[in-house]
Amino acid sequence: MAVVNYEKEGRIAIMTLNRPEALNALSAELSAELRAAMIDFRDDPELWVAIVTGAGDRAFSAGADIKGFRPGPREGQPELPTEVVRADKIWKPFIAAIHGYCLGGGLELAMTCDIRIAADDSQFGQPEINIGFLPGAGGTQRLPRFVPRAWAAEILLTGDRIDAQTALSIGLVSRVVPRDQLMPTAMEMAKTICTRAPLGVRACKEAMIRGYELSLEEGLTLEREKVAECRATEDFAEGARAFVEKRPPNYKAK
Ligand code: DAK
Repeated sequence: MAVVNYEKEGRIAIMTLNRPEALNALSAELSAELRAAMIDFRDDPELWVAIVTGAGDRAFSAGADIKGFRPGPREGQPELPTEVVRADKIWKPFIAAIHGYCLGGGLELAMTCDIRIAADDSQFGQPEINIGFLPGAGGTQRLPRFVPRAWAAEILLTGDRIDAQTALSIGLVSRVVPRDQLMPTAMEMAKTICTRAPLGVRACKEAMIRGYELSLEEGLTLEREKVAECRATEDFAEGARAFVEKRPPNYKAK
């Protein structure tokens, strides 16, 4: 049985972590399947937006599979998808649709996504410190960049969990919805993004992510490069034409 359900609905890819009996812990097998799904999504021109979510009632993901841990040197240890293929290195957008536990490597995976939508039953944390470890798939680096420093320190150093409303208040997620509205909300957002010019969307994401590491001047230069690329696309011409003709644009990712 697949431990990642990978489905395609029109231009939307849906990747569902599917080990509900283990709270969707990121085993080596699951990581490999998620990696394959991400590569397929990246390379399939028909797909424009991805949603990552978790199967079952209880979790997005409770993190790396602790039962698979082999203490000792790094060599030979399974790699997490967050270090092999990163959603923040693929310029097509990713939405994380999160419910229940979103812990450890699960939160690190969610933080590689661009948009995080949380169900009201979500709980977030980096509990690695409880088991003599530390977040090793980006948690110590992304969390302090995403939320206020004091909150990042509290979450990282106590290992305690925060609820969905707290995650919303510190900016870790952009919206909280009732549990039964999670996938409909994520799908609606994905469909909205699919109505936008896909090359423009990808240029935006790339400029946003790469620009974060740059000075303002360097970032503005990068932005100008992306603008020049977009100006040369058929979709830009179509978007402007559709506006003038007062009709919806028909984008082709060209
Ligand atoms: N791994 C494996 N199995 C897990 C799991 C996990 N992370 N979390 C839960 N499970 C399994 C439980 O063992 C249990 O299985 P059975 O005993 O029924 O076989 C089943 O899921 C249901 O869990 P519980 O019975 O524990 O359910 P509770 O409601 O009592 O508790 C819980 C839910 C989420 C509070 C608890 O399960 C829990 O504390 N889970 C562990 C959460 C955690 O510590 N997550 C962080 C894992 S460490 C690396 C980079 C990154 C990482 C590692 C390496 N490198 C670059 C090398 C990342 C590390 C992590 O994420």
